[in-house]
Amino acid sequence: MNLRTQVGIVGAGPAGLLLAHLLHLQGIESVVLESRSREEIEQTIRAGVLEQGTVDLMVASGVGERLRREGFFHEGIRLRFDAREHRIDFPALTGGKKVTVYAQHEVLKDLVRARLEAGGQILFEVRDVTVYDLDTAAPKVRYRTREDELRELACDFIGGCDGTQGVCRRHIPGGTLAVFEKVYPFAWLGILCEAPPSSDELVYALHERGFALVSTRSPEIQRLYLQVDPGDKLESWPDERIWAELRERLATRDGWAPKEGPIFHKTIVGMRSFVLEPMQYGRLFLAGDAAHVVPPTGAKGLNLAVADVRVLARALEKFYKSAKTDLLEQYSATALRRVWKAQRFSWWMTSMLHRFPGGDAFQYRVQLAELDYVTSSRAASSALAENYVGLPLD
Ligand code: RFL
Ligand code: PHB
Repeated sequence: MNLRTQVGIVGAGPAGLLLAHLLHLQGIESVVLESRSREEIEQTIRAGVLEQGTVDLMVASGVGERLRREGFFHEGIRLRFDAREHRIDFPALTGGKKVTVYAQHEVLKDLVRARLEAGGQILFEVRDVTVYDLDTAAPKVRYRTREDELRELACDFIGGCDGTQGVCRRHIPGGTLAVFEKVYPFAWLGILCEAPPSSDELVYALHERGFALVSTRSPEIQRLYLQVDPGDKLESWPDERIWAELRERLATRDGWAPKEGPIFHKTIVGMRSFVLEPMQYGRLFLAGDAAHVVPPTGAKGLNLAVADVRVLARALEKFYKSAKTDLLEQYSATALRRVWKAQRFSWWMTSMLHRFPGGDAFQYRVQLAELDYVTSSRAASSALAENYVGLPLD
């Protein structure tokens, strides 16, 4: 059986689901195809920090109610180095902006529910997705349903929102895309633990032994990260070793220590910066991690996915309302301007806050001097704050 829709969307992550939701609000039909199950996407632990613009868009588009009730509003972050802590005050430095800590899988639950309640189609557990006829006015997605039936979805446009491991970009002819990539020589070990908050705001720490980050999820659950070697396995990080490193890297002169509790989730993620240009081929438009990846130090990945789909939704809306293609033609250039600024910020935060293997004492002193400058100059603190709360969406 073959189906038809206006916009076929591959991937039910933040990019794909929000795109479907924004299109629906403009009366544009879509079908979302996702390889995992609903339970799986709603349980995957990933991002936590939402920019002001992401929150504003979710609230304005009617999917921000629970976020407003249950999210934690943070008016600053703490930078810790040389065993001292310095606060970056967001509202004071950005004209009143702040960030919200609300887990990515909670955003996904809100978006899935909104789509299903509005009668939207999300096909979970599809397999063998391929996209083709991309350079025609009738691109298509072929896939196998959960029941193992081969189907074809004919569309006007395809949203490639299938993340870093996605298939959409692989169907773009060789030689069409330029790839920009930087792999960092370290990874993050992330944990979730049952403990009350150790700090009322996120703490980013640079220590001679490496980076550490204190984040949060709820009054009972804390999220912490530690710089580790990219080749490390979880087996070499028993709980006691994790706590010992966190205590040491986060220590302050006045004796601060993280609140500890049973660890119930551990992962190691590699760190890289990656951009594909352009983010479009024919009628396939890439958005989110399918087109670019940032190291998580600036908390930008999910927010960039949101910014991309807002630009794309507006361009599609203009096409369906007035048959004008100018915004669609500008999509990649418009999105990439913001993408590169977020790449720069994420690379800069990462470089300032991690120990580089083989990095000499000179490099470490320069990092400390940079942190000292960032926390003592209003101009430098403002630059960090402005980027962290998020550059304007347009
Ligand atoms: P996603 O979320 O990866 O969603 C892609 C979806 O596509 C599906 N898929 C396919 N479906 C059908 N057919 C195929 N062939 C498919 N291939 C893939 C996948 O199953 C998936 O459901 O991409 P999207 O929507 O672009 O969203 C990007 C964000 O998920 C990502 O940038 C963030 O998680 C990054 N990130 C953070 N971003 C922030 O803004 N703030 C943060 O605080 C933050 N912290 C983080 C992070 C990422 C982390 N990890 C695990 C890399 C912390 C960590 C540790
Ligand atoms: C998180 O809470 O998962 C988190 C917070 C800040 C980051 C990255 C991840 O920079």
